[in-house]
Amino acid sequence: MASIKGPAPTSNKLDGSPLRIAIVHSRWNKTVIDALLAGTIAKLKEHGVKDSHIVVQSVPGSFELPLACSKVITGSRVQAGASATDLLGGLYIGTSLNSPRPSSRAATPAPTVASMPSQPFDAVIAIGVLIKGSTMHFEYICDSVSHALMRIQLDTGIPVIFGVLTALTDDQALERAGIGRGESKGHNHGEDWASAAVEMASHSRRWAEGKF
Ligand code: RBF
Repeated sequence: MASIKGPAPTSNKLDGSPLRIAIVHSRWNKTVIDALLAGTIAKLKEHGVKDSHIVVQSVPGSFELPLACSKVITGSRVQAGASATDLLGGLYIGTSLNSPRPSSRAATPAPTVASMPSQPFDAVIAIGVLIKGSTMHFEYICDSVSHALMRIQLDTGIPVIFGVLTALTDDQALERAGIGRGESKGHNHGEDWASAAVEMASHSRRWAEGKF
């Protein structure tokens, strides 16, 4: 019998073209992480998110994900604020954040805004793979990370997508990344996380404007 599990498609068309999205992933259990990351990025692009609007950062393990997500959200707000200040001041901002700036404002050419990350992240996708071992680490990390990621999205108002697999076995993890070793390869949950990010980011923008 076919499974009844999984997300139903949304009736809204998902348009990722205006969105800027961060992916923060851990490096533990790399084979699974790599597959999830690839699935997530491919689906984001399928939804129209521009390459230049997808930022990927890595941390050692899942326990590091909450702080990293929090810092990435805050940092993107600072970055966007700095871009706005530069635009208002008419300063030259170059093609990269490290470009040297001309010393005199009088001689500045028109600002080149196209390549500037002038908007904060609309959503962050936290990707980690926890596989149960023989000690209690798994339980402590799963519990603290899931609670902390929830807190970050409520505290910042930016959707944080829970892309953390909490698998009891290696095979469970592989199947949830679409690279199962058995007859069925399983399904790459990274694709669902990308869709959830685009949907929640779009809703959040709309709701923030009082549009329902
Ligand atoms: N990090 C993961 O992302 N997935 C794991 O399955 C995982 N298992 C761990 C098991 C043990 C015994 C330890 C000590 C760490 C584990 N970590 C795992 C790393 C953890 O998330 C974190 O990076 C480190 O504890 C450093 O803060």
